[in-house]
Amino acid sequence: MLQETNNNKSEDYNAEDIRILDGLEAVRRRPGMYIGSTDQHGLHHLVYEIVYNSIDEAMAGYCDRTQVSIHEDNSVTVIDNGRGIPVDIHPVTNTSALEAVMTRLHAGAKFGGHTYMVSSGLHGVGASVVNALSSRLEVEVKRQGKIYRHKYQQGTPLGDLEVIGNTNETGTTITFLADTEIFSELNYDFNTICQRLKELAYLNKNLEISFKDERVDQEATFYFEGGIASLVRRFNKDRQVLHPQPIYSSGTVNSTMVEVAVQYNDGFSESTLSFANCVNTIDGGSHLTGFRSALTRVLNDYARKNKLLKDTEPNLTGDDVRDGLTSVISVKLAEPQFEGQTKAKLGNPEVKSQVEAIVADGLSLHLEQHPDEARAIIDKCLIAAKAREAARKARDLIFKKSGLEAGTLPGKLASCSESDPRECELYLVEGDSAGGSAKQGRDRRFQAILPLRGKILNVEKAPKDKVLGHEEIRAIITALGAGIGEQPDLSKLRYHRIIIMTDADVDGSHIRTLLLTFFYRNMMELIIQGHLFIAQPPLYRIQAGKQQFWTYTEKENEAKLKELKGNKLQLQRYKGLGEMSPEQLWQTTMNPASRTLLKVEIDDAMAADRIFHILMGNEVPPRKSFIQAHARSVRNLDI
Ligand code: 0RA
Repeated sequence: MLQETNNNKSEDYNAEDIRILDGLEAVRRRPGMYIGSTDQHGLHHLVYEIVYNSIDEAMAGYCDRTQVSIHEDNSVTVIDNGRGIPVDIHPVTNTSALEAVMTRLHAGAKFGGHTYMVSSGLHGVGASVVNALSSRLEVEVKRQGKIYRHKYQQGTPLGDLEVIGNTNETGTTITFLADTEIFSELNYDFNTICQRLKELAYLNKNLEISFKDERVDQEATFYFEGGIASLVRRFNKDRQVLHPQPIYSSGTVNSTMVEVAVQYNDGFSESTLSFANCVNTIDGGSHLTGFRSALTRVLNDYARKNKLLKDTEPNLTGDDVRDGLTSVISVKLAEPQFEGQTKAKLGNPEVKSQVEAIVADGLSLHLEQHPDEARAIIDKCLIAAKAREAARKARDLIFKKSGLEAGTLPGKLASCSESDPRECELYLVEGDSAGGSAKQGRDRRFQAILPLRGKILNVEKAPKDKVLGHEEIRAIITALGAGIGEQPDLSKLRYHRIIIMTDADVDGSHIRTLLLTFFYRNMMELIIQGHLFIAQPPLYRIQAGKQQFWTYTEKENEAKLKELKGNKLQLQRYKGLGEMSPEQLWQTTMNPASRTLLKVEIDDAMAADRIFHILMGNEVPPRKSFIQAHARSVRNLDI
């Protein structure tokens, strides 16, 4: 990790001979390379970076408490009760080890710490980066009976390491003030940081993480005795579960620590979260593959052995055993390799069999010891298998009836003429009449239209055969061309922008949510790769003499009316897409030169998963509180 990163940064970089200041200056010159950005994300990254060091101590078994505080002057303190950063003079650097850790990129690992370095994939750069980007930073170490202190300014030591007292405790306290020469605003967000710290507490079950925001006098403490099993329980909180406690398996194979918790509910969707070194691997990877393979194998073996599956019946498939499954997989390893565009996929191939072994052991033992639970789980899988078979038959029947072959495009689809999918857009339009306007108004070279009639099916409440048998959903799947199921094949995607266009009213927003749920549950990859968008039709048209204006929100409308005051104005409210002429629809909502699209992004996989369930699941009460917060997962995009 150390060498690789250095080699990437500069060809002739040599860890021994480069001047330290050059290293930290490089960080100040191009902070984005080290912490991603210098906006709020980057700022939060500084906090996490220090917390990760404490978590490494916890993972190594030496720390059970860490406390984060944001002070009124926007400085931040992170305290832990780990071993404390070593302070002895290091022969190579000729400084204290502490100074080396604080001033040399990636020095932490060299000094014996950080076996299971928490890493955020792209970054994970160490305390020295935080030091370089802070106008002041102070470290206090309790170790070997003494309290040591060392202060820094923009990464440079101010004086020497001092002994300031005696103690019989150990630990590290780091206080830093992010440099406003680097960060334009020191705008820490309590909730965002809370969310991440909570996630970290779930992933490190012996660690108590507390967080105090002195600016607003808010605080929170996170400690989960059950770790990821508690997280699974929380996910299933509003769901009917098939067995009372999550099934928890853990173990260490060749220094890879593996933990898995699973609990089935009576729903039809899967919620699996995977982590490597506390990084949420949204794109999965070898740990997820190992888990899935063990789950399918163990359940089939159990079902066969106990005659729950007849000799003549085929095996349960991966899909069958994942209906209604909630699970969390967490692995910790010395050198995680993060792959893929988003660096959110675990690459290390050896991890597959390591996870497989732990899950197979833990799960089969649990099934043997709890035959009632095993029975309930297998029954559920058998129902899923039946539903899948029924869906296949329904599909075959429909294709046969209509004389169509699988893959034939839906009749309602108005295709575009361009053949390069990267250029092509598919509008999913609410209603036939708006669909008609869109067909007339579009640029038929690259814009295709698929009108959807009425409400689409709520996939959160329906078994798979219903979902795949639903006409509108089938039309979407065939129009997109990427298939569905285990792995939609995005290389076959016929449109790289899929744009949901619904009315700006309650029904419209419901249909939009149903579509989002469908994509989230069945084609998550499409969202991750940035293919899904939401069109923004206007709310009002203002006619001022010969000029006309469109406004897209109530606020914008009020502002525009104020601005145009004195003119003779005509205000028209659009209730639905169908009220606009094709030309108007093109101009306001479809023309790439003048439209606004919202890109759908998964901000936080943990939150997103619960959100979809709350919104679309059977429990009514939790639904209301969610709706206001929804816009969070949708960000503005300039096209
Ligand atoms: C290097 C080596 C060791 C621990 C640490 C760094 C360390 C860094 C931080 C940053 C915040 N809290 C921390 N706690 C520990 C290993 C120490 C040993 O072997 O005794």
